[in-house]
Amino acid sequence: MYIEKQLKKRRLPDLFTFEDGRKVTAENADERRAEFREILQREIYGEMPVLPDFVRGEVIKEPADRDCAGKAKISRIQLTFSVKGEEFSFPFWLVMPRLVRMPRFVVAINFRDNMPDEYIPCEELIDRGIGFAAFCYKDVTSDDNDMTNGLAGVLAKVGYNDTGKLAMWAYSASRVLDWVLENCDIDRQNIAVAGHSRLGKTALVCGAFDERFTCAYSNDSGCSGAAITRDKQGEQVAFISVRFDYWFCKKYHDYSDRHHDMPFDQHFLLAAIAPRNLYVASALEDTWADPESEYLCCVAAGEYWKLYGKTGFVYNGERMANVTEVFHEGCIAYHMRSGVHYWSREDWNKFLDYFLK
Ligand code: GTR
Repeated sequence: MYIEKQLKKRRLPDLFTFEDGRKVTAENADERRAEFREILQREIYGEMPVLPDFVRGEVIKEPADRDCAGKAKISRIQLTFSVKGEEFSFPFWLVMPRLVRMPRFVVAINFRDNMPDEYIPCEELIDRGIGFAAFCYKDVTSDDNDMTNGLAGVLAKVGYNDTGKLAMWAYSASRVLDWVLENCDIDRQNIAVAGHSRLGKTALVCGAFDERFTCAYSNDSGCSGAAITRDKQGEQVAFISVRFDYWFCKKYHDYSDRHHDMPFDQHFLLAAIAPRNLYVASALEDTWADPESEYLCCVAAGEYWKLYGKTGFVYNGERMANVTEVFHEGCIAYHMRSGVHYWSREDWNKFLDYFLK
């Protein structure tokens, strides 16, 4: 079939063979996923910090009666945690529907600190009974190669000198969840982490490393996110590992001009999320991210869910996705909408259709 042929041309490293040559079976599928996480830390994202010594939060803004037309409670929490004895603190928004007792929950990693925000349609989420937390990634650490500020500075002090910033933002989303699980009544069987673009890459890393998230949702994440790297169109390792070197560990640069030598590809990241749910969204005109490589990555990773007796990705093998369809049948869901690189309401609504199933 057409899709399988396209995938074969990418010559991907095998998900089903350990680095020591052993074959992966249903019995050792979790062990291989642990190896995916090791490989991803070693080759691309850098070392994920240890769990914090403690996490605590202080309410710095109480909800108001008219929040979201009176349908929600919006509070602001200042979160503090410590890693190897060094403390760090940043704020997040907590938005809970007033009438839902145990809401499904999303941790959204955002570009801005607004609530609502053009990327976070607060009322749509609330109207569908979802509770959520959102934070601005720059409150964790700046989006540049300054490794002295925020969490980057804290981690450098305690000996993490090669953790990329995507991993830091992902780690922080997990700390938000630590607090939420301690302090809010939410449906623990349905917790997603979500992000767009560089923060879509971040959401995937978070989902791969933190199994409390039952779903990871990446929107237009592209290169070093949900797209296959080998022979992808648009952005490539040669660009991203130079322009955004600080998102990654140093080793990733080695693959700049030889990505065919990488002992992994992005389907390792997606497969690390198995057997939980994964949502990948693309946009037709987002050629820099490359929707085709995102779709193919779902096809490649989907095989891994079979080890758990689950259906991975249910797709059309004859062609790429078009903008009118959604693929919501399997544990990996996908849609491609019309338009450009953006986190649109259509993306959220389609994701929520799947998350609320
Ligand atoms: C671009 C970058 C992409 C994507 C995007 C974004 O400049 O090359 O990988 O992350 O930024 O985050 O909007």
